Amino acid sequence: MYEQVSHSLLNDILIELEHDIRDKNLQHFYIRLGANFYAIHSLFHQLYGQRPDFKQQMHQLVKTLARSYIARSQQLRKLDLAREKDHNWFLHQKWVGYALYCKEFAGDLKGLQKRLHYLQDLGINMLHVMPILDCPRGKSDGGYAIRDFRKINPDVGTIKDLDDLVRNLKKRGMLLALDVVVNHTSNEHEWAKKARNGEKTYQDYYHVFDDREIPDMYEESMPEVFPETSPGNFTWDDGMGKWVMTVFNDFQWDLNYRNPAVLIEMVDIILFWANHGADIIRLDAVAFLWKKIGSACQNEREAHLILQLMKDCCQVTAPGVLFIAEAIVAPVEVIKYFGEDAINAKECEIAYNATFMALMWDAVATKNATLLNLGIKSIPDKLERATWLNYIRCHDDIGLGFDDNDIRLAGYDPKLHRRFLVEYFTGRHKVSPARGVAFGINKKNGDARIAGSLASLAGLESALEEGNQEAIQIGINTILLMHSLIMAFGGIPLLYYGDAIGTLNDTSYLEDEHKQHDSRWVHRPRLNWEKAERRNIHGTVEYRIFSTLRKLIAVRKEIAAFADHNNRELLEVDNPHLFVFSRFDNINTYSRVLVIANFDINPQILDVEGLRRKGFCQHNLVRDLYTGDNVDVIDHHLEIPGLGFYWLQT
Ligand code: OTU
Repeated sequence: MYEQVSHSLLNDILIELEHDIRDKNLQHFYIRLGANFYAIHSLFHQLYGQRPDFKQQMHQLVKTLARSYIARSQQLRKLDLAREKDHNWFLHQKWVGYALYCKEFAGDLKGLQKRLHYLQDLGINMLHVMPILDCPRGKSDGGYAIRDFRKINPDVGTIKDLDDLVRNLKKRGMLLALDVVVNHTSNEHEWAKKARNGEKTYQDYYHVFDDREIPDMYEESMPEVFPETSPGNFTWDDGMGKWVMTVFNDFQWDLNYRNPAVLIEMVDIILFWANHGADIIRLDAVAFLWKKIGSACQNEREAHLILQLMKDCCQVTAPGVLFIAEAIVAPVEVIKYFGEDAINAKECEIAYNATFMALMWDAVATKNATLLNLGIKSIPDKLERATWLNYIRCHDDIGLGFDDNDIRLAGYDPKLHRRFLVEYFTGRHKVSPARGVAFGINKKNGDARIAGSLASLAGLESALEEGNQEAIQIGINTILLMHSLIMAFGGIPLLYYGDAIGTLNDTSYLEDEHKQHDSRWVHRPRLNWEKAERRNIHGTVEYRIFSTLRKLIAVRKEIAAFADHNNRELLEVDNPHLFVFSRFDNINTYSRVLVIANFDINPQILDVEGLRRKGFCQHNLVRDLYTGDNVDVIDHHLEIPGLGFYWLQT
């Protein structure tokens, strides 16, 4: 019955569409619409079926898809077809990503084109250009408070500059990832302005309330994202004379997805950037898309339905385009952003692996991999056609969202352990060389997060200040060790700009009134290109980091077992300083790589007896794929240097 209704609606829509658009080559569009219509209709019905205008809204959505398809270039349509054929293309080990702020990295979009050779030199072929859309100066949240979703920030250029960049990237075989901030807009967005002027249609785009009654109910169960700079989740807007929901900063108004018009607008915007050549769209803050009184307003079931709808819509118009879920939530929750009960991702194909990131930092501080091993075990297997973004640093803070139970199993008290980590990384701990800054201190519950550049957190800043060569080497080795893991873990490694040359904290944000309260700016510096040049001078810190990363990337690309097909096995060993896993390739050739990381600063011994039973290290000489050298196994003992790693062929 339901299927019939959806079919007859599809027919109505098709007749209307045919009338609207003649002489267009819509064959593929129709095939894909037919294939996805049932899913789109039933999801849309689950969310908005109660509304009297449901049918009109559904028409509107499909029209949006058709219009965007018509606007899609022949070249991109061809790419869609090729990717549909080779649909696991992004699981290949050849992809290596890099996230940057256009302005800080290269001045503007034109300047960015002049720097692409630097990225290619490193081996990068996936570029995440962080938000470049129009934002109010000052109140921009680093680009995440958008005033106009279809306009490039004039500070970095024009849409033509972006199109030129896209062409250039395509020629080089590089992918482009762009942000679409789906959860909120700036309070200066046209919709917000109209809402402020009293237009009910646009007040319905947001969560707007006359008094505190409902906001207070929400507050009972909603946590605070930015407790220091933006406590609470609602802001009084004087112009409107009403309260509006602002989960992040007070100038970021949360969109209301109970209104189908909001969903349709955002689908249209996603497809707009897909049509400008984005290969990948990063969907910001996806966990927050649905708000419900009495809940934390994160990870709600409807947020998943919205993402499924967005994905299905994208499948109809731009099926070659992938989504990244930015959901910094617990492992059991993150995994759901790929989609549940499926083989292929039905929400986002890629998700940030924040769990792995934070666990690696734990291992660095404790020089021990116990919690890392436990935490990795609690990440459920992902879907087959889905992958992780593995990263060490990004433009945000490091949250300590480990599972309390895992912390206890590792032998620590959760509260004390988190306090230790914050103290360690903010340099308040007596043995710590780290120079981070606290972020998001919550006085009510004692939570805190960590900001700081990779190099400063890894101890390089303090070591350089002291001129202590041994400490400098330790800092460099820490940076390299963590990179060796994101290269080998399974997924797309995502490097953060500046990290390949050991960029230190930049405290100049403290002099900027719009930035000084947000310590994340300490690790969002202007890239120092003179420092980058030193990567070519043998023996410099920059050279020691850059040349190793370049080699790590090159070697990763050659190892078929590093492609991501759920082909990792965590191996338990009896030395707590070591993190050991194997990667295998049973698709192309039968080969296995044993990945070993030592988080202690002293050499550690691995007893390979247990591993031998699993077929590893049968011989007394094993080859390290990174160095190309042989490593000795003496009396079934393998020695791993302090902060060292191996990629052993077995
Ligand atoms: C994202 O961040 C962005 O990456 C941040 O730069 C923005 O400030 C924020 O959204 C608002 O647009 O929403 O799902 O702990 O990890 O705010 C997680 C801070 C997010 C960030 C969190 C995050």
